Amino acid sequence: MLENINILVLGLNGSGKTEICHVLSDKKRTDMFPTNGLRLFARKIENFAVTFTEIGGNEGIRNIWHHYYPKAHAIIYVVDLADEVAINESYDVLSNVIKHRFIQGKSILVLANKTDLCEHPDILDFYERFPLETLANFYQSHILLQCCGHNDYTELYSGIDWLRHRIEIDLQHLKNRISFDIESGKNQNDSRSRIRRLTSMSQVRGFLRRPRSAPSVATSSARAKQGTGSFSRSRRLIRKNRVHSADQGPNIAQQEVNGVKVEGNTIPENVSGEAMQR
Ligand SMILES: Nc1nc2c(ncn2[C@@H]2O[C@H](COP(=O)(O)OP(=O)(O)O)[C@@H](O)[C@H]2O)c(=O)[nH]1
Ligand SMILES: [Mg+2]
Repeated sequence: MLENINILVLGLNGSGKTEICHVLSDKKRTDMFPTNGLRLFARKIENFAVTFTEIGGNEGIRNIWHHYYPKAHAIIYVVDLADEVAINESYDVLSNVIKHRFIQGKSILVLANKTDLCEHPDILDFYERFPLETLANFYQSHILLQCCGHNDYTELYSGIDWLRHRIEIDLQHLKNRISFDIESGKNQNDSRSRIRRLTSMSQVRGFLRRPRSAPSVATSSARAKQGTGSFSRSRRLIRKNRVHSADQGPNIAQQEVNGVKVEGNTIPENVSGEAMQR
């Protein structure tokens, strides 16, 4: 039986992810559009049905990468070897990926791509600027660096073979981890939304419980007359009838409720609860 495997293909925009996915899935590329969301490519490798999930690499889309981490068995990370300026940024981005708790310990194939554009690709020089060993040791991930480009994809294929082997070795552990991480991701979402729900509820309650001014005796007695203990109702009364609270000053004796003068902090008998609500 075929085992379903998910491999995430990440890297900065323009590093060559789509190109590599086409090579891997043996497809002819028909468009040159940058990937603004994600693209799925499939390929059977021995007893694995592999899905390569390429996610766009521009800054905005990088914010959604983490949603795909829990399900990933492994990562392919593509770097444009010819883009001197972007190499440091690319390393920072990879560091952020590898330190994520859903990625730590998973195997990563780093592809130094576009070798055809470099006159004398110096992999040692690249390695110095892209210290993968530090990341591998610190985050306990197996990392393999391979070079490839339009001129030669040999190392891409051997890299994929290495990745398959790594996944095979760790398969049971990866499967357990993936189902655990998916669940914990869900729980995290649940607890986040629960906290959000509770916060908004407590804000509503807090608003109801802590009126900016205490209700006047007038409104309290109106509520008592009306036979309702609902505080929200009393706030409605306060707002609609502009009955100010006792602590708002001595003018309380002069308040009007529906045209009826309120004496002191009490309310005349003839002001009904219904009238108060209008
Ligand atoms: N010369 C050369 N160009 C490449 C190579 N790989 C990709 N490209 C080009 O680089 C551009 C970006 O590639 P693409 O795969 O769309 O990058 P992505 O944004 O990472 O998916 C396209 O114009 C590709 O044709 C390569 O190995 N050599
Ligand atoms: Mg792309």
